[in-house]
Amino acid sequence: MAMSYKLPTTNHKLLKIGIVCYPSIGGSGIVATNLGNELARLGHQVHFISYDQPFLLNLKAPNVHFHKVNINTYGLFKYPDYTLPLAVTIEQVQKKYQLDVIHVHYAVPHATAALLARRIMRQNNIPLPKIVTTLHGTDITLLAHDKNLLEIIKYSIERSHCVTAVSQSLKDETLQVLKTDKPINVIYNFYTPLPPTKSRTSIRKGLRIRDDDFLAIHLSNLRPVKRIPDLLKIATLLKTRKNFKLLILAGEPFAQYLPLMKKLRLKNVIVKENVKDIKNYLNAADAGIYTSETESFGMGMLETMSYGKPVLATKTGGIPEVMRDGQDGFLLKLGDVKGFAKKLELLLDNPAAAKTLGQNALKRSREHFSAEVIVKQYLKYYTETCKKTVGLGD
Ligand code: GMT
Repeated sequence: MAMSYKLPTTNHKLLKIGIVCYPSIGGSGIVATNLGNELARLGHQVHFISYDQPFLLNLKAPNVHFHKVNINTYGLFKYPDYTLPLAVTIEQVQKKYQLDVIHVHYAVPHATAALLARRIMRQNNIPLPKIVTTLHGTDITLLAHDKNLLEIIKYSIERSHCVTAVSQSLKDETLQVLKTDKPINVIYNFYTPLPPTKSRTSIRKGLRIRDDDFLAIHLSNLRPVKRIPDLLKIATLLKTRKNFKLLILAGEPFAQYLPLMKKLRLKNVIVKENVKDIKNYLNAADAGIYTSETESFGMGMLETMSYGKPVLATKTGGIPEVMRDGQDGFLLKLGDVKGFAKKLELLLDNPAAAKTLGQNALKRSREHFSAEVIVKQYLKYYTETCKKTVGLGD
C-alpha cells in the first residue's frame, strides 16, 4: 500500500496561508490539519489558528506555525465568547505575517471572526488577506435551521471571498437553504492513510477475536446523526453468525448507549474510546459500517476505503459521491437494518467478493480523494479563483 506520495512540482508562488479549524478529532479537523501539513511540505508558510493545537499537527515540521486563541472567562460574561478573541488573534497574526489567504473551516464562528478581523485590519492599515471558507456540513444541515443563526451564516458565507463545500450534495443544500447565488466550488476531502504499526493478528489478539472472525468497524463521534442504535440493531440481527464482530471506535463517550447494548444482550460488539492508532484497527478490519442519517461527505468511510476495505453505508447526503454501490461496497436505505445485515452476511460468506470491493474502494480513494489530487485543487483555488475575487465591500 503506497502510503505517501511524491511532492508534486508546483508552479504556484509560495504563499502564506492561515488555517482556522477545530483542533479536536473530527473529519473537518483532520482535513484542515492535513491540508496545512501538505501545504507546508510544498514550501508554503502555514499558520494554524485555534484554541488548541490540532492533534495531527507536527510543530517541528518546517513551515508550520501555531497561534493559540486565549479565551478569557470573565465573571462579567455568563457565556465565554470565542468569536471575539479569535478575530483579534487573526488580526494580530495578519499584522505580523501578512498572510495571503486565511482558510477557515466552518462559516460560524470561524468565517464570521475572520471577516470581523479583516475590518479591524482595514482600520489599522494592515494588508488584507483573502478569506476562503470551507463548508463541512453542520453549518448548513444543522445550524442554518436555527433562526438565531441563519442570517449570520448567510452573511459569513456571502462575504467570504471564496467558498468551497466538501460535496455537491452540500453545495446544493447550501444554495437551497440559504437562498443564495454565491458561487461555491466543490472540493472533496482527502485522506492519506498512515502505515500500520501493529499487525492484524496482534490487534485482533488485543480485541480477543480470532484471525478468521469477520470484523466490521465503525468510527465516529457518536452524535445522534450517526444512528448508533441502528448499528446495534444490525449486530443483534447477526448474533447467530458466531464469527461476526462489530468494533466501534468512539470519538466521544459511549456510556449513553450502554443501556441499549445491555437490553439487546450484545456480546459481539466491542467498543473502544479515544483510540489514537486508528490505522491499526482499520488495517485489522474486514469492512466499514456507517448508518448515518446524513453526511455531507463521510470521512470515516473514506478512511475505511483508504485501507482497502469495503464500506456499507446509508445512501444519503454526499456519501454516494464518495463510494459507489456494488463497486466499493453497498449503499442502503436509511434505517434498513435488515438490508445492512444481509449485505454483511453476503460479505461474510464471500471473502473473495469482499476483497474485490475493498480493492476497488482503495483504488477509488487514491484516484479521487488523495492528497495528491485534492491539495492541487486548493492551491489552484487560492491562486487563481480567489485572486480574482473582488467586491466584498468591507
Ligand atoms: O458531524 C460530524 O460528524 C463532524 C463534522 C466535522 O466537523 O468533522 O463532520 C462533517 O464534516 C466532515 C468533514 O468534511 C464530513 O466528512 C462529515 O460528513 C460532516 N458531518 C456531517 O455532515 C454530519
